[in-house]
Amino acid sequence: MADDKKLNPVEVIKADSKLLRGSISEDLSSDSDQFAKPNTQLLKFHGTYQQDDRDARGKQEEGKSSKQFSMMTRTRIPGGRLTAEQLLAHLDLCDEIGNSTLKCTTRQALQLHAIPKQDLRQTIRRINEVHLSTLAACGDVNRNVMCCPAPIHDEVHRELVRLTDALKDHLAPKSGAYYELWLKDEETGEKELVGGAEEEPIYGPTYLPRKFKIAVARPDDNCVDIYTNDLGFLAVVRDQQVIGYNVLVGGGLGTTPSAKKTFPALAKRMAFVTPENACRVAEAVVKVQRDHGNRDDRKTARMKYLIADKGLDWFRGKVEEYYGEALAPCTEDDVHGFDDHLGWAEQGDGRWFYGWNIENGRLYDDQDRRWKSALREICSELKPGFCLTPHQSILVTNLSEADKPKLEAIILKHGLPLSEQISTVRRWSMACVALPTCGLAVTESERVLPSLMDQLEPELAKLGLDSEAFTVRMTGCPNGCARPYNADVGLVGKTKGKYTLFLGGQLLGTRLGTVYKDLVAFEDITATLVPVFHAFKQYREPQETFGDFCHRVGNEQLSLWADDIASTV
Ligand code: SRM
Ligand code: SF4
Repeated sequence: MADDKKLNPVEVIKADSKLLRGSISEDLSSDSDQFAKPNTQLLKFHGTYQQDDRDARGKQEEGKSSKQFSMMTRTRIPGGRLTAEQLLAHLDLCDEIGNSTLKCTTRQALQLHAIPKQDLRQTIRRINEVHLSTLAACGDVNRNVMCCPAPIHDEVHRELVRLTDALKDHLAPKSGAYYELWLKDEETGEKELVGGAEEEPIYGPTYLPRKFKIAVARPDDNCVDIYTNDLGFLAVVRDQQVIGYNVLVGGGLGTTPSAKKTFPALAKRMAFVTPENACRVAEAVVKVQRDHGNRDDRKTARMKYLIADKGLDWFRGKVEEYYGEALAPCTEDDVHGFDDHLGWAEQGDGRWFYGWNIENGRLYDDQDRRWKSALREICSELKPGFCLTPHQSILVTNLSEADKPKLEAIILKHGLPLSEQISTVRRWSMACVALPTCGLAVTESERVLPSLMDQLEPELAKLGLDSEAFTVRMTGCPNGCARPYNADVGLVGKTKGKYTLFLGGQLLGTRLGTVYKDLVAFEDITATLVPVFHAFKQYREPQETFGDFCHRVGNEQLSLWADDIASTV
């Protein structure tokens, strides 16, 4: 970074923070319902975002702040692996302290919303008591490492889980701040769950220029969307053994429409590495981004911009420098399958898991649907394990043959659909949180996608396309939290009630879509898509998927056909 460049304010906050401490401790003992601005940046490294209920804005009693502040906490769950005790602890927390909902995220983590500031410490302590952590779930560090959640008992999965955990440990921040602030016994001053150091050997005092994301995948199943990560380890398998990984670098989806220099990017294939050297290569990649990433403009600080700016050859050369030796080129292996893991599947040890579709990852109880009650009963009756999927759903694992009808009965008893009863279009859809908690949302997402599905289902059925698998992903702003840019159909909130419609990505996750129509009002999305589905039915090639069709013919031709069809249907 050139010296004459002005550091962005977050860099100054990090530098002055004494390794993530700032004045969070002082804020915790004040009566205010909010943290000081600089501390809200540091809190992210501790897994917490300060938010306000956007539905409640402007509705406050006279004399009170116009915003009702509360905290969102994100629990980091590598590969989404979770015990029943850990899931129950989160259900208890959302009921006792949060807004009585729990959110399964697009990166296999759990989020609690609406935690009052005075309950934050207790919340984080209770998460740690069940041996999970919020540390580095957010912030300018490596975050939750994604890995295929299917609990298959084979050598390949065992190795993928090993690497996922090793990366999580290796790249975790080492500062003692987390332990001091959240886990130390207030009375005695003793650290209960001891940990932490007084330096950051990998990150240094200012951590990374921006968030950093890693995924580990097997080639036959890209359920983690590996190409959208800053760093991906794609297993190279020979004779059912992982002999190494193709290392992918520089994926990332967030864009800022007003900043023309921003763009979504799929990762590039950089090098091959053996399993025992994977962590060292990850460390080298992180250090290159640490030292060369852009620290003056956060909009272009992700590693994808460094690679676009300097080129892959320069980047590989730098990684080799930090790693200390030359890297081998990638093998030809690439992703060639995608499984959302819904429904029943064998684990390979005589037991079963069930992939349960959680619509947009939101767990709640209302009069009709009781997700939380169902999960509590599943825990007490069947004592299973759980895995969170990168599609915001849950795998209930380690079940016997005799458990299968019991699980289905519990799901149905609580008014919930079995995965097999859900339409294909809904099954492959997902939405980010957006309103009312996300401070960056410009429009709705999670709260409106189900009604779009209600509209699309009969239209697709009329056309005989109801068993076509294609992804529909919606976000409330261009940051791309539900990964809309590589979906077959991407709906990206552009302004209140209006979306940019992207077509031509693909379920496999290896292609970005392009803008088909901009500023489509929510009410017009179905009417905009139906003629395209007609065109697909009429002009597709045998076996061609929806995304491949849109990509092949291009938006211009699609538009012509769609206009023609719209005037006749
Ligand atoms: Fe995200 C910021 C929610 C996955 C790109 N994301 C946010 C914040 C924290 C808003 C904020 O900064 O104030 C959102 C909190 C909303 C709320 O009320 O809960 C938020 N992101 C989410 C989650 C919960 C969406 C979901 O419905 O599941 C996902 C949590 C993942 C996790 O467990 O760690 C989530 N976010 C993603 C993904 C998808 C992925 O990583 O696979 C992306 C696109 C990939 C990428 O990183 O490029 C993503 N989120 C962003 C960005 C844009 C980053 C950029 O490079 O420009 C932001 C804004 C930012 O960082 O400034 C953002
Ligand atoms: Fe919020 Fe935008 Fe992410 Fe949706 S995509 S959760 S609106 S930041």
